[in-house]
Amino acid sequence: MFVGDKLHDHNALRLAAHERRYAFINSEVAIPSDLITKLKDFQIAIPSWALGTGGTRFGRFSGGGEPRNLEEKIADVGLLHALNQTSGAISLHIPWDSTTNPTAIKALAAQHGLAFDAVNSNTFQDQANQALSYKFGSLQHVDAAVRKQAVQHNIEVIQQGIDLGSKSLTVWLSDGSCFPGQLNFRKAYERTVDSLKEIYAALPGDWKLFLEYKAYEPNFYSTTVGDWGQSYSMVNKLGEKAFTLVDLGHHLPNANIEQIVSLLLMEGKLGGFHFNDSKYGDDDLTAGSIKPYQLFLIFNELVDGMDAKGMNHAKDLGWMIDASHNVKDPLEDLLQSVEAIQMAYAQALLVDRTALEAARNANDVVACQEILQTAFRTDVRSLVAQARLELGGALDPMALFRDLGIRNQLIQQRGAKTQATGL
Ligand code: PSV
Ligand code: MN
Ligand code: MN
Repeated sequence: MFVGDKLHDHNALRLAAHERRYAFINSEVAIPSDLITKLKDFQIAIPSWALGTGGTRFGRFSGGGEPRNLEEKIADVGLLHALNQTSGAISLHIPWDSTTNPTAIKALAAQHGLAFDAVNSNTFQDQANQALSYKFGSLQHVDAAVRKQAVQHNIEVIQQGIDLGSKSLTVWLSDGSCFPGQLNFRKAYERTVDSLKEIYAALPGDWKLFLEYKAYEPNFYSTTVGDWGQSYSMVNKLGEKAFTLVDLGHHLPNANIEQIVSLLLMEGKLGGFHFNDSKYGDDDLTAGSIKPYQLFLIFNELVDGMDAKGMNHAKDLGWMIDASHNVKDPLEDLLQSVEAIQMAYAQALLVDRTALEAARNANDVVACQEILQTAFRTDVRSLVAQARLELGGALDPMALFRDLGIRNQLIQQRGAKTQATGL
C-alpha cells in the first residue's frame, strides 16, 4: 500500500552509484560465487512485540501509529518485507497476539508474503482472568496446579501455532529466585524439566522446541534456566526436537558468546537466535549497534559450524530479532537490525577459511587475526544491497521508508496515541 511504484523510482535513482560500488568490491575482493544467493535465501523473523515502542520500567514514549492489533502488526512486518525482502516471517507472542480467526490471519500474512516463525509462550506475566499467579514461577512452581496451568498454556500456544502454520515453540521462563534460600535449585530444576517434558509431548513431529536462557532479570539471585549449560542439559533430557536458543542479551558481561554458539552447534543442540545488542545487560538494543565485531565473530562460528555439519544456513536454525526501543522508531530500528545481521553474515562468508585453518595449524596468531579482520573490515553494504535488489527490495530501505513518510501515514491511519501490546 505504501511502497508500490515508488520502490522502482527509488532504485532507478540509485542504480548507477550502486553498480559502481558493486563492481568495485567484485574487483577488489574474492567474493564466493554463491554469496549473493546465500544472502537472498537468508530471512530474519520479526517479533510482533518489537513493532511498538519498547518501554523501560520507568516509562514508555510512543512515537505514534503503533499497530493496534495483530492485523496491523502483520501489516507492519509486510511493510518491512516490501522494503528489504528479508523480513519474510513474524514471530507471535501468546496471549498478546492470540486470534480467534487463524484462517483469516494466515491469509493476511500470505498476502504480505509472510510466514509464521516460532510462537512464544508467556508465563512471566499474570493475565486478567488467570486462575493462579506466576509470581513465584511457572514451570518450576512448588504448587503442581500452577505448573499444570503453565504447561496447559504452552500446549495452547502450540495449538495456535499449528493453526497458523508455525513450526516451533520458544519457551522463555522468568522462573528463578530473588533471594538466597528462597528456592531449592535442584528441585526447581527437576520440576521445570518435568513440566517441559509434558509440553514436549504435545509437540507435533515436525516441530522444534527452543529453550531460551537468561542470566538474570526479573529474578536477581537465580534463574532456573540461567545459562546455556542449564538449557543444554534440559533440552538433552527432552529429546531430538528440543534445542537451546541464544538471545545475545542474556549473558553475563563479557561472556564469549561465539564460543557458546560453536559448542552448541557442534553438539547439534543450537536451535536459533534472538538477535539484539547490549552494553550492560538485556538492553535489547539494535543488532550490531554496540558490538558489531562480536556479531561478526558469532556468524563466523555459525558459518564454520554449519558448513562442518552440512547444514542449510537459511533453514536449519531459527533466525529472529528480539530488540525494542524507547527512543527509536521501531520500524527503522528493525530495518537497521536486519541490515546489521546481513552484513555480519556476508562478512563471515568472506572469511578465507583455508588460509585461517593453515594459520591456526602454524600457530600464526597474527595471521589468524588478520584473516578475520580483513573480512570484518570489508564494506559489504553493496553485496547486501545487491541481494535486496535481486529480490525486488529497495537499494536503501531506510531512505525509502523516510522519503515515503511512512510513519506519518501510519499515524494518520492509526492515530498518534496508539500503543502496541507487549512489554
Ligand atoms: C526475555 O527477556 C525475552 O528475551 C524473551 O525472548 C521473551 O519472550 C521476550 O524477551 C519478550 O519479552
Ligand atoms: Mn529473547
Ligand atoms: Mn530478553
